[in-house]
Amino acid sequence: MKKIIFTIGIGFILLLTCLVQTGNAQTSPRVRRTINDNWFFSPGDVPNAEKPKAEVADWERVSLPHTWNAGDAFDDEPGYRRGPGWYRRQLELDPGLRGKRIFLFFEGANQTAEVFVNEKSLGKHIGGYSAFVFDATDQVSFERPNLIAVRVDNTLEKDIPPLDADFTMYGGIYRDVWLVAADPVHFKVTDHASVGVRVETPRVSESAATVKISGTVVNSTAGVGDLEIISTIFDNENSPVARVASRLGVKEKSESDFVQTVDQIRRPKLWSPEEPNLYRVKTVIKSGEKVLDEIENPLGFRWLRFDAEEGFFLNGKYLKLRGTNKHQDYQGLGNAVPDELMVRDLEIIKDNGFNFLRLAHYPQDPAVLEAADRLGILIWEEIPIVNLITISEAFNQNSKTMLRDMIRQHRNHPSIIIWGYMNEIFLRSPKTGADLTETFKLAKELEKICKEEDPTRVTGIAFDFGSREDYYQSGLTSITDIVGWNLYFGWYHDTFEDFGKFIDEQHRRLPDKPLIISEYGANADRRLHSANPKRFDSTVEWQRMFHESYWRQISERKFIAGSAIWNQFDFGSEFRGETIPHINQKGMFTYDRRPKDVSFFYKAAFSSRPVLHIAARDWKYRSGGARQAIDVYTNLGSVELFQNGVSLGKKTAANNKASWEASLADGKNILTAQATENGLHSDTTEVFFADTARPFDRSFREMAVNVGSNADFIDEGQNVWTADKIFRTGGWGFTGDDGAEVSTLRNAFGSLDDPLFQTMREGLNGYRFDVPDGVFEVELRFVEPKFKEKGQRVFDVKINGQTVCRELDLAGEAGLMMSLTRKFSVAAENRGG
Ligand code: GCB
Ligand code: CA
Repeated sequence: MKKIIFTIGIGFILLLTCLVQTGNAQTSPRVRRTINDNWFFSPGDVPNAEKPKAEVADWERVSLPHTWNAGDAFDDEPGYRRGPGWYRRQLELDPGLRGKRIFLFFEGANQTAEVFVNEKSLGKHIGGYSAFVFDATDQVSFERPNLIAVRVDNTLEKDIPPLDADFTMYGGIYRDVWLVAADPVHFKVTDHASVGVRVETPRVSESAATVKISGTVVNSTAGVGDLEIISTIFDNENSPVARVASRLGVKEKSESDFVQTVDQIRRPKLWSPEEPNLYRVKTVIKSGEKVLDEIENPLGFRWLRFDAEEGFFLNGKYLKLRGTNKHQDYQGLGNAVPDELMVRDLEIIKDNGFNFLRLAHYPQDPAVLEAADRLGILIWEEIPIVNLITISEAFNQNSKTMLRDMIRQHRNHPSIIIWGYMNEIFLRSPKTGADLTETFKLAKELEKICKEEDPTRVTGIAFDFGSREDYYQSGLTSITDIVGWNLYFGWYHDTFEDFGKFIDEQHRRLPDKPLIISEYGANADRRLHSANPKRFDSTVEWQRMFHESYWRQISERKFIAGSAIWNQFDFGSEFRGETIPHINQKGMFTYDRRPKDVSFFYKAAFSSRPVLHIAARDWKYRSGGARQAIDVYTNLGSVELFQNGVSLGKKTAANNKASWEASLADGKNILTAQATENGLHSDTTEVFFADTARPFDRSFREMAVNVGSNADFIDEGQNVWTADKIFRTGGWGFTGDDGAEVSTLRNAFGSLDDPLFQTMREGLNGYRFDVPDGVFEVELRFVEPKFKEKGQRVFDVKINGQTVCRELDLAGEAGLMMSLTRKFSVAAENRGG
């Protein structure tokens, strides 16, 4: 998609989107425009909301995309509003559209939507992630404004997937809404909101390709249509390369199918991630000389094959799927994300060298698929049956409809290679016998639908480690063409080095199944760092080690056809605590799309462009001892590192990383990495260092301790809260070793520095700081992680032998997980100089 943005002096911005580059400027008889503006919204149910007389004075004016959960899914109040909401707007129809069929097309609303036009319900759509459309022709007026009212509801319903999942299910009309006006004779609009014309490539090779174009034409006039269907194929340079015309008779008030075949595409320019040569097919309906309708579809010539031993092949060539996963939400916006940002997300993914993307766990915006076609990113798309099913006919029915919606809406995109329909389906299931057999039965039915709707793609489902035996036992491992494993060795359990052994075993048990690592990942919070990272500490360094290890193990195994990192971007998951509450932090990028250091590791491993990155972009402020490791991620041969202009030597990277041990100077250290392969490359960064390991001297001014943690925490003011340690004479630390490190993942209220309150020491003797004489301010930050009631934990605090807090009761005074800060002024004399 091309865009032109104009900023015009008089105060409006014009965003021009070029969807198609048509050489001859004949305008399509079909009119398609968004109706995203001028909506009014009210949360909750409103009596008579679809009627003109409804009380709407206090409704909020909104533009789409919109969600009502952008705020409350991130605040300190647990939960977010799942319930109904109403949208209304007036729509005046251009008299020029008189005589056309009028449709309202919604790209998505979470999760059920009922649409009313002039008080009458046009129907209800179930499912929060697929498009839907209603024919409003018989309800609209050209004489007066039409009242459109939409009741959207994101209440958890036992018959609508997803039932439970690790992402926030923001409610609202969160994608574009279109007015579509078509000639009474048109390509069918209401077939699962698909485009009405299907494009397939039944045969493709380097020398020739066949294109099959099929679809349905609707004739809602009272006369017989004697029509001509003409399809023209344009190559990636916009030159017409083939044309096919056929006649189609459509009786009055009925519809007919057509099929066209183009056999003569010689030496097609193949579509691949390296060269995403995108053709397009324009299909028109003509009656005599008059064009009645016109549709454009993307077309890519490629063929694919998965092999259980050898991996994945595109166009006959081996290709390791180097992938990632992405959700659709964005910081501050929830799921109501404009197309531009989603397209930029795909550009980031491409730019980092990835060739594969799993759209976990639901169908995403059309703009995402368009971008994938254009950029050359292979796609696994799936419907949101996550963690468990409900055993009911309605649940099955809704699942099947979602699957057909997804496939019919998106199957013309050449980027799509895998259809998925279940994720970790036994994770939260009761796992009774019935549950296993019913899940198996549903999977069988969904598999059948995939093959009916589109036998050209492979099918996949994603398994989890904890329920592994249930996948085998239920038979689920035998259904799909390929299987995915979501693996978190080294995060939720075990160590990352155990991953390889486990996956080798699964491969032995299913020797004929091609296999993908559909997820693997670990948290990172850019504010947390450690020279001794450990599992579950959310440090940037653990995430780096985790991925360095996984990627080495994945790339060593040819039978692993591909892998997808969990996750490209941090995303909203309301119930999560952790160091940034309500956010799943396994992203390689933050929720607002700032890269974490690990993203440069993958960029170095995947990108063909030169990458040289000092992995300290995130760890700019450091404490601890002066000798510290400095890592550089690169795909260039030999790298030299300089510290304040002095060379620390040349190294050759192994596994895309070179490491030095530097002796950091107090204050600013300028680090520069240089490589001279194919020209000069360099990367420079500054690291600010405060030595907290050596004994205090006269110059000591201040320090902060992250009690009970192995990690340094850098707060907004760039203060380093140094990792905890035991006392050494002349320095500082906790005294005695009886205090136990305690950690919690609960949200700490009243502070944005959650990590400081999530680690602590319990049963503590005390801390000692052998500071020089002087008057000091001592600030203590407390939190009660366990008790709710007053009187359950009461303690005193003494500084230099003097009681400064008597009978402090955090639950009584502040409450569970409420942060509490106290400062004291203390004179230090004759203690350690
Ligand atoms: C999984 C799920 C995914 C979660 C992820 C996690 O296996 O498929 O939805 O977000 O783990 O971070 O725990
Ligand atoms: Ca909330």
